[in-house]
Amino acid sequence: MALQAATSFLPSALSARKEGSVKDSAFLGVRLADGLKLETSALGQRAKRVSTSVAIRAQTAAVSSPSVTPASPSGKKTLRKGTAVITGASSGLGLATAKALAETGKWHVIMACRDFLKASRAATAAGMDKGSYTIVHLDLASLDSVRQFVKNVRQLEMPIDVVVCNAAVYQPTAKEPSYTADGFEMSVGVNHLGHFLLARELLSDLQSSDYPSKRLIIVGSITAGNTNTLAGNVPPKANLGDLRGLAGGLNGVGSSVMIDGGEFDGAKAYKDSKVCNMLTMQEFHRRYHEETGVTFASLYPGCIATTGLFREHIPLFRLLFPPFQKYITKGYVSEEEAGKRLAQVVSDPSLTKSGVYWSWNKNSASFENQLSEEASDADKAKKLWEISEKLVGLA
Ligand code: NDP
Ligand code: PMR
Repeated sequence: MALQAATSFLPSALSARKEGSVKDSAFLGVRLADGLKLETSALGQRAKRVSTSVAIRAQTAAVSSPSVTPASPSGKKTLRKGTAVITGASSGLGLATAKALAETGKWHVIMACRDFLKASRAATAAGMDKGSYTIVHLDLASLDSVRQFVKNVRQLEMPIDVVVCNAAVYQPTAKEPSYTADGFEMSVGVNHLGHFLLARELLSDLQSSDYPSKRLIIVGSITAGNTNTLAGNVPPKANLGDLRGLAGGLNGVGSSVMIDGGEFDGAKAYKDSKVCNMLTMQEFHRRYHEETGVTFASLYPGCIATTGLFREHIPLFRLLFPPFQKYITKGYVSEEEAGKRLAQVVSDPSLTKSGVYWSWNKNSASFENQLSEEASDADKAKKLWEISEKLVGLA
């Protein structure tokens, strides 16, 4: 039965982004001549939300516990449905993963999304069974929203067996930084700090789940985690430096908006945030795997060149990027295939190893990939953890 829950208003994400601004009219790292500048007024303006209602819909009764249900008359023990929280499940990889999990009939998906209506329409359009998911409002650009999400999700009284930190923003064309409600530069604020608080808060829920394999997954990427490959060497390259900008609060007031203390660069801010995601996964593993039994993992799902991630890029990029990845780099993967890959990291009984960065080869077989130097620097991970917990109010 559908349960319609309370509606309230949350702080908005503040935006200092200039409309239609294009940082550089570069395609694939090659700058276009000034005369070729492209119309950009239709670029995404997602940071302009004024207020968002909290909406929770529990389409199904809570998933039964404990994890193994008693033997049926046939004598066969069955595993209860798992529950997976997926952030940013309203499009792209998150939606494809939600669909792939829901279709197995073995998973209930909590779609943690900032736009309830969009998520609801996306789930319907994807053909997801109404009983297979619950949409809960989450705006990662507000720490209050993250804390409210944790309260709301606990009220559902469903176990939390897997958490997938998937949502992200990419602002390669922004000339000026925009900020989260808490005043952090948007890309790192949403992709790293929002998820950092969420993951820290939900760790106790994962720990208390009786599901056989509890997992916390943080989506990474080759362009940030593999500076040992060509893809990771396309400028601007990720670099956290000594984290002086982050330590200063990343707010542009008396400190830089970039983690390394440099000038604002939206594309670099995204890549830096992805390095943070991968370092965070490893630090979680070192601190909590033994104690909690939770599996911590990251992954590069392939280049899903058609997703909304590139919505703020120039139109020429969006036109040429998919064929470039399909036919030239051959790194392209469809949203459906990428969703299956992430669903595998969520649910495959053979992928229980913790601290791993998963990737796939051309035959879609998973393998443990190596992260490049900075993305596997344990000292940096520790420092990042300590600064991040101060910024999100945990220390
Ligand atoms: P999409 O833009 O399609 O999906 C991003 C999701 O994040 C959307 O659901 C979006 O919500 C959500 N989101 C953005 N900001 C917030 C916020 N403030 N609060 C809550 N949710 C938010 O991109 P992808 O599917 O490509 O990206 C998914 C993940 O995959 C990211 O972590 C990305 O870094 C990673 N990735 C993507 C690759 C690719 O080639 N596309 C390659 C490697 C990694 P809304 O629908 O409301 O905008
Ligand atoms: Mg990249 C050689 C293989 C390869 C792969 C797998 C990717 C993935 N890219 C590759 C190569 C190249 N890219 C080359 C040779 C160029 C220069 C012509 C190039 C350029 C490029 C740009 C401008 N690529 C990009 C961009 C972006 O704006 C995307 C980005 O960095 O987003 C952060 C991107 C990506 N290339 C990828 C992947 C997976 C992305 C996007 C998503 C991400 O890393 O999260």
